[in-house]
Amino acid sequence: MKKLNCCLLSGGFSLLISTPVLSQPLTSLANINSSSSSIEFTPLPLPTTEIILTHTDENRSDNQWTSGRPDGHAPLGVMGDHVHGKGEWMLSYRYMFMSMDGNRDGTDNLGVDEVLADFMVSPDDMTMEMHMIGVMYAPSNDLTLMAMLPFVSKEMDHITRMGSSFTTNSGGLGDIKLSGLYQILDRDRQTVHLNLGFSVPTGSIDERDDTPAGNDVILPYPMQIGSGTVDLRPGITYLGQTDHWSWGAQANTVLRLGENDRGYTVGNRYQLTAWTARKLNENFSLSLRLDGETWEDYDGADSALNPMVIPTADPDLRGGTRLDLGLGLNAYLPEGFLPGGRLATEFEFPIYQSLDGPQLETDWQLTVGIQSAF
Ligand SMILES: [Cu+2]
Repeated sequence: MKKLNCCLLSGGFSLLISTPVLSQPLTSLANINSSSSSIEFTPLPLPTTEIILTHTDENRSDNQWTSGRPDGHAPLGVMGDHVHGKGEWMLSYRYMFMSMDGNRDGTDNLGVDEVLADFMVSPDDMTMEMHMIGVMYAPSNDLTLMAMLPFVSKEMDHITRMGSSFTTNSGGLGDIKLSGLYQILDRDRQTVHLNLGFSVPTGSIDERDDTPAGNDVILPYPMQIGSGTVDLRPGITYLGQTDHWSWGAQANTVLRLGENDRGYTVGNRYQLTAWTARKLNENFSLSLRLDGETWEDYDGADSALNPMVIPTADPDLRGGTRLDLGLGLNAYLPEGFLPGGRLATEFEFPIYQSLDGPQLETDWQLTVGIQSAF
């Protein structure tokens, strides 16, 4: 069993990657005097001022679920999938890229001409990028706290009925998410925890840009960065594993509280995802995931947006349902570049997509990330 010992030296902070011998209980370092059956302790080859912090969840017995393996974390697109042992911290960075190209109504693709038959302007394609900083800390073995800071940038290309095209951009800090992950079951290499989260409206809903309708005008709904409301984000996560396989499932909801100060409420979201992963060796695992999500139209409306001009300004053309397939690779390199270091990536694409359209369809999404636990 690999184990990471962090040794806080009196003169500074250093990391010691333990050898298999050091992974044994400290008493095994004692010299055993076989002739008298008494045990004589020799001083450890470490300064006595050291505090040894142990990676708690890698120290557990064989019939308990452990995160100390590549598939000990879910595919990267899953948030709040794991808890930590008491006193453990984790820092993470994720980069997400989403490509949306072409319009859809229900499950049918729509050409730009078909959208322009009903609207002055048609969106043509959109990209969304997100940089997400995550912090996790476990004050106890039952409770892990998590904060996620997203930085979002969006770009949308349009075609007008007159045949011209234009692009709008928006970006900035999104809605900050705060969660408590509370473990309610941990036995027979299976765990269940509650995801008790909410987000605060730190993301802008006043994004503006230049369009043929004028300079510095308010942008339609999908170009806004936040929801403008406090949102409850309750969920539940199940994890299980054997020596070579692991699996999990998570149900998530986003419930908007009240109406934002531009007079509308973004639609609630309901997500159910399940995955399985195969551990290839001590450092790598591959995953396969299904991700079903349904989201509602908006309530109310931003009075500055005219839904006759462009479908993205219509609060009743926002809802949809999508089933994505995700292929992921996790790397666990606890003795590599960072303490408890991980690298992971996941590529997702829809296998079913039905939208209240005309609405831009999602084509694919890529997530790459790096994590460190200590
Ligand atoms: Cu974590």
